[in-house]
Amino acid sequence: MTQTTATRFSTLKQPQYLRSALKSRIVHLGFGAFHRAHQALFTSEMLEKTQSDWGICEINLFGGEALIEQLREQDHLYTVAEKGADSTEIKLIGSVTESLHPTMDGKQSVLNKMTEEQVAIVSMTITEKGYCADPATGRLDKNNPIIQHDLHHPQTPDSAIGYIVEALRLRKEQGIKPFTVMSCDNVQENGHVARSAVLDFASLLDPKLAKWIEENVTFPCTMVDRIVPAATEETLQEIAQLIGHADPCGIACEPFRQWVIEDNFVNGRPDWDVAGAEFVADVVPFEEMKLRMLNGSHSFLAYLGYLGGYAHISDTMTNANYSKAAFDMMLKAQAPTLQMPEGTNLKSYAALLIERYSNPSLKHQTWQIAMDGSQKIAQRMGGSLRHHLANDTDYKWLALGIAGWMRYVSGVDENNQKIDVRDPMVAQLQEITAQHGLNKSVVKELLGIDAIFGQDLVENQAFVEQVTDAYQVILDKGAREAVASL
Ligand code: NAI
Ligand code: CS2
Repeated sequence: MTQTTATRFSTLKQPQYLRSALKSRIVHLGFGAFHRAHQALFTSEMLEKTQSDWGICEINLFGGEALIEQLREQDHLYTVAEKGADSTEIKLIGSVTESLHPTMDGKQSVLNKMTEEQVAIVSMTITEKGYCADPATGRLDKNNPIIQHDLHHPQTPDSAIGYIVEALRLRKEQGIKPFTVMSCDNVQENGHVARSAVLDFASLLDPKLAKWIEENVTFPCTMVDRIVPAATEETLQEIAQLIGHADPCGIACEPFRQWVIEDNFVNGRPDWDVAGAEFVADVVPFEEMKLRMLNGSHSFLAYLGYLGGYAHISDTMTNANYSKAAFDMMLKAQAPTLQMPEGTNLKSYAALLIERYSNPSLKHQTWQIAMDGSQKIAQRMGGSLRHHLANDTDYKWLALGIAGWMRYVSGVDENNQKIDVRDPMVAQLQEITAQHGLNKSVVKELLGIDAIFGQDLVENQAFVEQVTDAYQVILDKGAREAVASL
């Protein structure tokens, strides 16, 4: 099904805005699944409704060369398939103007682009680990090998943080206005974490530059939400069937989407609100709500679901014990820890999440969500845990979620099959789990990893006991029974 650029996508509704008039005013780091179905789509819909020229230059710093190559081949157009339980809507996205990759185009081209005068925003979906921050403190991990590399070679960086600091240095030197740095990752207070990482890194190189960044650059926090599973052969084939030819850059997602953005931009911003985004003064309550209720229950379902033999989140929802546990976790363990603006209805939010998880068209793998747990667990469950420990309230769902993660990172499932554990800390995790085997003594050892849990949790005897008991239940009865016993 090879197509020329002219006939590609010709069956779809074309962008009504003049693509040739767009400028790369946004540089986005992380042309992954999520960004394609979220920010790029919001931008495309915003362009339909405004007379503006906000285009996006896409950059993948790690991997994804083939995707960038393919994107160029199709004139930077691609499709998003919004899959509801009963029907699918296809949208053609035209907001991407160009693309770069350091291994294809050289690091200098990336830095040159980030230094261009019209670039007003550098946004990111680089995964939790891309911030090179200590998950427990949110501060830059100076010993991270990529950061060490970049500190020694700041003009040819590897990390997103290194690129941002070098681009800002060049802009300062050339008298060009700085850009706003906008994180769109699932990181608690993502703007603050990005800011700390950038400032910590810049201070180590040049305190004057750090001061200039502190005074001139903003790092708005954002709450981003849309379930976008990694593309599979199956979803790509489905898209090909719907549009009449292959689109290797196409991506499928759920119909729901939400984007709450702190309105704090130093160099202008698109009117994303015309496409449904919300600009607010303080995003943190919304971020916490989403991270704890959605991502927290997602991680719970990912570990206990995978161990229980469920490949997808929607499969876990076919087991009433899992859906009840997820719903109870949201409302009893997470919601009471939140301070939301008046009028927020957390019960409806939880009910909608269960409905979204149950969407059978969305094949969201438990294994995918289980990835990078060392970077996710603390922000999804740590804050709530501390709340319950301080108030002496019930947190059994969180204890089982953490125990599920511990059982999962052992690398062996309940049928003695190997689990492909993907995590930047996998070596350390598996050294510990190998030492202890499937034995409850592993719990205290894993809770003792400072970078994940801080120091206070492992010192709390009652907490350690509760997680240990939950771990033992998983060992004795298996994940499904452990969930049922909640
Ligand atoms: P993906 O695997 O499709 O893409 C990951 C992207 O991150 C790639 O562009 C890759 O180049 C980049 N990346 C990976 N490691 C990096 C590093 N160390 N430094 C710089 N860039 C790095 O994943 P996807 O689905 O796009 O998710 C990315 C992030 O978006 C997630 O980690 C999460 O924080 C956020 N997100 C994802 C949602 C989803 O449902 N997929 C929904 C809401 C937020
Ligand atoms: C998931 C999220 O992969 C994960 O860890 O919990 O990517 C989740 O799908 C999104 O945050 C939904 O907005």
